[in-house]
Amino acid sequence: MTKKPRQEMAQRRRRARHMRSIGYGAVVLGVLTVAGALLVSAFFKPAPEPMAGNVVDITADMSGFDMPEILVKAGVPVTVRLTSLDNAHHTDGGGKHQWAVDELGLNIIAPPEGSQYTTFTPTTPGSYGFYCDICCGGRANPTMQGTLIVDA
Ligand SMILES: [Cu+2]
Repeated sequence: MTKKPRQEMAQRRRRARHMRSIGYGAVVLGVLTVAGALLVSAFFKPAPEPMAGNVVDITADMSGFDMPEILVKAGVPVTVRLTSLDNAHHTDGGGKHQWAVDELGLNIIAPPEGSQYTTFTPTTPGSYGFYCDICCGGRANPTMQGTLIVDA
């Protein structure tokens, strides 16, 4: 008489344990999937499309521009394309970066994990500062600056 309910109880407990382990498994799987997706997006940066013409590709992320100097020739049209490697989850600037040269009236802003470009013909040889004023303390940050050199 007392044996049957006890067996039933044990069975019910086993079933509950089984359901719980399935629940944990689903949670672990979900966490691993999200972590994997974040890792993939962190290591595989999108490359900008190939572009015709005289193109200078420069990238920026939270650690700065990937080139401190850009060399161009006076009188020769050039396209400067800025690619932001940061995603929209960055609290500092939302993943956007800027490439601006005040003296030449150039100012482009690359969207998170995207590119923006400007085409211009430098006329006056000299050194011009470029900067990003969106993130990381803005243009005061030495990694968010560089020099555009216009050669004669
Ligand atoms: Cu920036």
